[in-house]
Amino acid sequence: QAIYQLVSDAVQQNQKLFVVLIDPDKCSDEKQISHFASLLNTTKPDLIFIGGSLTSESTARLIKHLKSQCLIPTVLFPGNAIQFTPEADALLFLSLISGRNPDFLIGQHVVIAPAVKQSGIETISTGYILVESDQTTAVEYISNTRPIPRHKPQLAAATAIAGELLGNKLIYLEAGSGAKPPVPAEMISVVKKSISVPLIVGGGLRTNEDILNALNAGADIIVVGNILESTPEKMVEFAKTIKSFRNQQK
Ligand code: 1GP
Repeated sequence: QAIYQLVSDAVQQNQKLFVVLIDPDKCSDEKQISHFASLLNTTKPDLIFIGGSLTSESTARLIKHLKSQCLIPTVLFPGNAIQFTPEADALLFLSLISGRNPDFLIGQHVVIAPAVKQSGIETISTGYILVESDQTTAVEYISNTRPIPRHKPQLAAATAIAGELLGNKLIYLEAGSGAKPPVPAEMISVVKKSISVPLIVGGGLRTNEDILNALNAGADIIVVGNILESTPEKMVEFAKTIKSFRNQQK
């Protein structure tokens, strides 16, 4: 459980973590991957998440390529069972607990469970909570589930508590990739106070201010993906913001 240990140790010491999300569908060209890998080497985020809403045949290739060029651990963040590959260092075994679609609560998991177990990959049970945004996001559309209303932080907290009681080791508050706006600060804060496992926040974080709002509200782990597809260089700036927030906490 090396990756989970890294995360829980950091969170216990109140050290915020920075995760860069790469969607294999949007980063498949070798030149693009190499450019990204060199930025990752300079920036040194804590983890790389790999995944997307659609199935991509290039997931394993992307991970192999990244691993040959940088040492940052890779964690699969799959949109469905077919995206599973044992190439990654760990797998977020996500259950979409804000939704009521059994396929994303347990169905996809059953399909892939024997292969996951056989591979020996580190598996981290994660309660995935989709939060309403202004527009329909890909997660909402593909999963055919209703997100939690933005103005109902208590519903998000109750969902997160249920996830923790069911054994989730991480809770992920997700607005959806490219969401506008991101998860509300009040919801992050109410959820954080309700759980004792690490809290991941992602979806539509595109500025330093967005990141600081999420950190101040209590996010332990910040995930940024979409904005880095158009401006990968922002990774450096975001890493600095998170690092200086960490130092202020000491
Ligand atoms: C999406 O939480 C992640 O699943 C990250 O969101 O792509 O909007 O940064 P963005």
